[in-house]
Order: sequence, then C-alpha cells, then structure tokens
Amino acid sequence: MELYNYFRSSASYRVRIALALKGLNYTYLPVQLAQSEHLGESYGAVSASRLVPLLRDEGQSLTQSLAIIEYLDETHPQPPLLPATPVERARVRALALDIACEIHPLNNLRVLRYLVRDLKVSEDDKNRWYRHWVETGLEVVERQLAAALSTFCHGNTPTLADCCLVPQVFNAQRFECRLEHVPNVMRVFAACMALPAFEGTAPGHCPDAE
Ligand SMILES: N[C@@H](CCC(=O)N[C@@H](CS)C(=O)NCC(=O)O)C(=O)O
Repeated sequence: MELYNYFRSSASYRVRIALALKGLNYTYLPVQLAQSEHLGESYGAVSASRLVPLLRDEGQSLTQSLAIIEYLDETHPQPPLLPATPVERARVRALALDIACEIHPLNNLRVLRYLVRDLKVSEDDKNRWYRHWVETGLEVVERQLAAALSTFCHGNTPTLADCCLVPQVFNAQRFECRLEHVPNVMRVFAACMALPAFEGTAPGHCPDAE
C-alpha cells in the first residue's frame, strides 16, 4: 500500500493511526501542502480532489479518510475499528463525523487561505475563526463522552472515532485552542496517546516532519 499524505494533515493522521492499529505496512509518500504541492499537476494526476490522504491498494486509489478507514476495516478486520452492533456503530460513526464533517472542513487549509487571501481577514481573526469552530465543535464531542464514560471514545478499545479525535486535538493544541472545557476529550486523548499506534504516527514522527 502507498499513502499519499502530509505530516500535519489531520485527515492523513487518521489513516496512519488506523494502518498502525491494524499493523499494516505502507510506503509513506509525502505531499507538501505548505508548498502547495497538492495543487500541482503531478498530484492532480493522482487525486481528483487534490486533497490528502489518498491510499493506493491493489491498483485502486481510495480517498476520504473515513472511507479509507472503513475499507481497511473491511479488508483487515482485526482489530475491529467499529463495534459489533448497529446502534454502537452508528454512535462511533456519529462521533467521527462530528469531528470530520462539523469541525475539520471549516478549518481546512484552503478555507483558511480563502479567508486570508480573498476575504482579507487578518491573521488574528483567522485564528479566532479556527479556535471558535474547534472549541465549540469539541464541546459537542465532550457532551457525548461525558454521557457514557469509557476508556476510549466508545468502549475499551480504539475505534474510528478515536482515529478522528486524536488528530483534531493535535490541531487544537497547535492553534492554542482552549481545551479545559473538554476534560473527557483530553482524557480519551491521553489514553490513545499511551498506545504506540497513536504516538508513533503523530506528526512529529513522520518522515516529512519539519
Ligand atoms: N474529508 C476529507 C478531507 C481531506 C482534506 O481536506 N485534507 C486536507 C489536509 S487535512 C487537505 O488536503 N487540504 C488541502 C487544502 O485545503 O488545500 C478526508 O477526510 O479525507
């Protein structure tokens, strides 16, 4: 397998965690987002959306981190990243989507660049925007974690939801977001980071880390 990704990309980090949890080897292919390499012709020939991550497996190109993780879960079922019952699976997917759909897209690189370059928003206001959506978005996750306490987001083993939560907290810390109001998010974050699959694939350990 080959993973096109970028060390600071939280969507890429989700997939790195899933690959590590399943003990799968892959070739790390860096795409330098900071230098806009993803917008160039060569990555454009690989990816229609020009976003990372993109996983190549068995000659197929797979995009969208959550779809990639579910693909990995179906093709390599152990350890499972989704629980056994439909209602539990719905909860885990909902937690993952609360991060991947309700927080991350508002703070993606192209959105931040549009705010600054096209709408002429100041650097300070861009950071306020970023923090606002992370802090309010994580509150939604916090309420759900507080209502059903468990070691990880759901139960005592990591799931798709944890693959999303950890990279989002990394981003939050990088942008100095407030996190005292989400103690259960931070408790689950700490439990995940105690595992090599989360720690070893963190941005700072990636081959393209600056
Ligand atoms: N929903 C997509 C999001 C992919 C995505 O937006 N990736 C970011 C990096 S985290 C990216 O490539 N951004 C480039 C840009 O915004 O120009 C997924 O989960 O894979």
